[in-house]
Amino acid sequence: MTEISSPDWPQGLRLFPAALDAVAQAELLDAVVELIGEAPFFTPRMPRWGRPFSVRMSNFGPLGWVSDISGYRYQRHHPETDRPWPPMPQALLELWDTFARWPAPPQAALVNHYRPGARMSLHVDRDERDLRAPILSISLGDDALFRIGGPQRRDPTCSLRLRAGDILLMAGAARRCHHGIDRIYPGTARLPRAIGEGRINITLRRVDKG
Ligand code: MD6
Ligand code: FE
Repeated sequence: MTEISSPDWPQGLRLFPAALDAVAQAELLDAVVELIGEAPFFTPRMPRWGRPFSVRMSNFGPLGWVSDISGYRYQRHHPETDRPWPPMPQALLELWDTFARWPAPPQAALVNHYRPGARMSLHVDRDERDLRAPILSISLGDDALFRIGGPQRRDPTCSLRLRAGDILLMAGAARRCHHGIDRIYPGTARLPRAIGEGRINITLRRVDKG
């Protein structure tokens, strides 16, 4: 497996370009379509003001990340259907075993859907109770411009283009760095009709310690 890292990047950021071939991408997207039927995309909202995110979300696995007017949190049920999240597909558990090298399994697979024009502002993922566990990110569909900086919002940033099939690991110091998606590049890849245009990103997360 090819692995790229750069002295310009935060320690612990590792990119595996085209880790998933076209067949593996299509199989994973089939699983996403099926499970999104059980746990439809919802529109998260910013705490306090309730401004909607441009990205739609869902989750697989025992826990799911949600955001609404009362805050960010992990919870066991879908915010709109109130049903438990669907089980995490085996393919995602296998990717975690291969790439994350962490002794405990992921508890949440957060699925982000970016339609053309959607973005994700700079943030640090810190709602997990153990920030030592890495986050594994899988990109499907359109290319995206990913930006990562440092622990402080004002730290300098660098950008990399994420393409369908790429896997990005945020471990070590990179786990606590600000990062976001500045834009996607519409029409650079296709998603199943049931999802629509744009990009899917799946992040596998350990929430509890251990
Ligand atoms: C995205 N990714 O690629 C947004 N977070 O759509 C993230 O916010 C992210 O890629 C934590 C670890 C890896 C990530
Ligand atoms: Fe993130």
